[in-house]
Amino acid sequence: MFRNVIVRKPAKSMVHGLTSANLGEPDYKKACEQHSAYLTALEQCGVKITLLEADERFPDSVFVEDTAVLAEKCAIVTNPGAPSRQGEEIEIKKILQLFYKKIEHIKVPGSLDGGDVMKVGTHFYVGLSERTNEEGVRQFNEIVDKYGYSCSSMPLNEMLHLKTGVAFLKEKDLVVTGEFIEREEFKDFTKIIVPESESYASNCIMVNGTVIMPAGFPQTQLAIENAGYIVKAVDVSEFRKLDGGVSCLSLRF
Ligand code: CIR
Repeated sequence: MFRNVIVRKPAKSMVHGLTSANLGEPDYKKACEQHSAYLTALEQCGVKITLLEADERFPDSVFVEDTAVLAEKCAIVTNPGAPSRQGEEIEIKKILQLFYKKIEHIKVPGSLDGGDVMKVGTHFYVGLSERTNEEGVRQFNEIVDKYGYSCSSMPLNEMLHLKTGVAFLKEKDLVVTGEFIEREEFKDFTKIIVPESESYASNCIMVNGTVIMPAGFPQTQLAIENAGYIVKAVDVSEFRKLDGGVSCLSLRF
């Protein structure tokens, strides 16, 4: 059960955000409208929203998920792997201090993006990516171990972040695409397979019984609904242009 989410308004500078998507420049006004609709969807799932003002210094700062990993017993402030994103975590830490007594940090030379971390119960799966390095994982492992959580890492071959291609829903259910479909690490899960043509839709979030996913991916939506879930689809096309999805836009705890 999540009670809270932290989100940040898109910055006008988002048009200069990092991307490999080749989908053109995001439309700032449309992004703001989509962000508001995303917040409404979250609100309808019963969470309290902490909405931070836009931070123009950081074009990618709307993607708050990468700045922290939140668990029941502690918050871990990350050291984001992209140079242009380093520093986003400072303001997030100030907010987290309002909610958490125990705050830990990933420190240089370690780097880790929250998008590379998927929590399943008391276990964390961490992707080793262009953003998250071995030292980041080592520090992360050491931190979570202190609090009684476990952790395992896996190298990524194609995806930006681990959660670009896999989402945990509940119990044994995963939504997966691409390189994660056949992964040994996920062999004991029940998989909702996202076809290559809809791979973007594998980035979805389960919030208090509802799956929030991107709009426009009918096969995946149907597959998730057929697995017994209530689905809310939101248009996040402008964030997709920056390689971001529905998980990246919030910190949920
Ligand atoms: C970036 O490259 O950092 C942003 N343009 C997108 C971040 C997406 N975040 C996520 O997958 N958790």
